[in-house]
Amino acid sequence: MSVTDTIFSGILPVTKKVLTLVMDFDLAVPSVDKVADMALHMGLDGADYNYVPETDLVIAHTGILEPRSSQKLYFEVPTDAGIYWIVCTFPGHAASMRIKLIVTGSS
Ligand SMILES: [Cu+2]
Repeated sequence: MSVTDTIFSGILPVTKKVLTLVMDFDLAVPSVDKVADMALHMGLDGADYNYVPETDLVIAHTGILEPRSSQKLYFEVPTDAGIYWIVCTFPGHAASMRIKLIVTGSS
């Protein structure tokens, strides 16, 4: 498998962010939007969980990153071809802070 493309759908602002890798297999209601909605509805408990909802849709994630900070995130590229997203699940950020990863079946 290989990652063939990444598409920035928005400019990543210098604000708090949580990068969350999401498998997207539901084209009717994209999984990335489901995960973003779940994170938004974590309410006051969200910060305790880095605004990462507990769901099998989440493959890997960072903690909350403050402006001008960074964290290396190592993860295995999924073996299943498909569309994946890296999305910021900090409340209100998911609409613009997302990157599409397209994984194909052959390298
Ligand atoms: Cu963000």
